Amino acid sequence: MINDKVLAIIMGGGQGSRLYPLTATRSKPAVPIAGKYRLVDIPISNCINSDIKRMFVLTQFNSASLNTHIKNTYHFSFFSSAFVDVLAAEQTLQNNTWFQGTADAVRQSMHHFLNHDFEYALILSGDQLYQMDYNTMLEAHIASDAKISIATLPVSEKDATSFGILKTDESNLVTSFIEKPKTELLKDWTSPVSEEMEVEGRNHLASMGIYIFNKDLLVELMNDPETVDFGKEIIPQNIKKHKTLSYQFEGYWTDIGNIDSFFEANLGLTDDIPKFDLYNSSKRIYTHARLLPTTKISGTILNKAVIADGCLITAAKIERSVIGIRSRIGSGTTVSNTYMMGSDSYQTLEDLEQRDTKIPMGIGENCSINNAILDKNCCIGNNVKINGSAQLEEKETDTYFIKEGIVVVKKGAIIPDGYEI
Ligand code: ADQ
Ligand code: ADP
Repeated sequence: MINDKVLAIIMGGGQGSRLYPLTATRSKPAVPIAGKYRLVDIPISNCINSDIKRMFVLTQFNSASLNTHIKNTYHFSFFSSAFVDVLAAEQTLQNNTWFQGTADAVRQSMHHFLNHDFEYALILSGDQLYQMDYNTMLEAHIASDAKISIATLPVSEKDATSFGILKTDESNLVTSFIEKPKTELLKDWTSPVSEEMEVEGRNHLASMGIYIFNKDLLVELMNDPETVDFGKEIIPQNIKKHKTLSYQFEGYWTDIGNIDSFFEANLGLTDDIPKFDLYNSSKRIYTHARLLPTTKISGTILNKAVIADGCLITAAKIERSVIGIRSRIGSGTTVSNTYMMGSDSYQTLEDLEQRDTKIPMGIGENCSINNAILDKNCCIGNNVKINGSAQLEEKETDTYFIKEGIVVVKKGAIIPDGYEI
């Protein structure tokens, strides 16, 4: 089977500064998503569903929550060759710097990869939401006899400046590539696309940052310590030297690397028919099996609410929101356009009774929360008003951060009774 010859390398994240403050205390792959998952579950699940069983997750800093999550989630049979290993940037005698970029991260971890027998390296991004069978890409790669393949997607002019944009010939071989072109250059970078894409104005072919490399070529390219990034150096420098295939993907794919796109991707799950399908058993997304109790809700009007396990809710209304595991939301409270990540544990009844001195985890009574992300273990008092909007300026305090009009309440933050943002 060809997938036995593949080693997956998941780029778990550099500094993660674009997702700050969600990455203040955890590495990017450990950021909670969709109420009960973590970012890293997406590429790992795609690999498992594609029968690719050997995975490395490269991360810039090693958080306890990432290791605990991987260790508690991905158990493979004793007799299986499957594994998910986290490789954090490490200082060695040869190397005393952190990963400088994606290619550098791969280079510095190469000695770990070479302990395994593989023919193809599948390089994946850790901050994208999509479901893809990598085998069809692998089959196309092998059939075309390419040395490098890049998964691609038609995008609009507005989006094109955030991606690597490429052009292909009639055999889908890449003929030119430019990393994140300026708007004024875009007119020279359109590609023929299907009628459906044309109607949506998606005339530029973007790299999805998903690559297949033949092992020997990857080893050779990694010998040059001057190349730091795949998008900035490796891909543009090699498309003419080595046969490079564009594998066009048709499904839903979105980059969730910044607060705005992360927020929209989560709230998108509340749509009647979400573009990202969590309800398809052949494309299952795996995560930690927590054995939580069911959610209990009283007197709440629910509209487009996605509610995870183990919540205790007596809110007045929850609308277009994703409510994460073990969330507690008090009476009279309204939550809209919000992603609440939930809590790591329950508090005892005695803890809750000490409310005069300590605000319990979750959201209190008679609050109004709109356009917000509440990181895990937030303690929001009674009568709190949080109303994110485009009018709010970017601002950071000890407890929250406002980015693009979205109020991000930091992990474990305590917001006192009556506070208004
Ligand atoms: P970007 O996403 O901007 O563009 P980059 O910042 O290099 O590229 O990140 C790619 C992935 O690697 C992300 O998941 C990131 O978190 C991770 N990463 C970055 N530095 C890392 C490091 N030092 N260690 C571990 N992981 C790291 C890329 C391509 C574009 C393409 C877009 C598609 O360069 O051509 O269009 O992806 O999203
Ligand atoms: P995940 O979110 O990865 O599924 P858990 O929800 O099980 O992980 O736990 C997240 C963190 O909270 C872990 O560090 C775990 O040890 C801690 N935790 C879980 N349950 C409790 C609890 N009842 N009391 C204190 N800490 C807990």
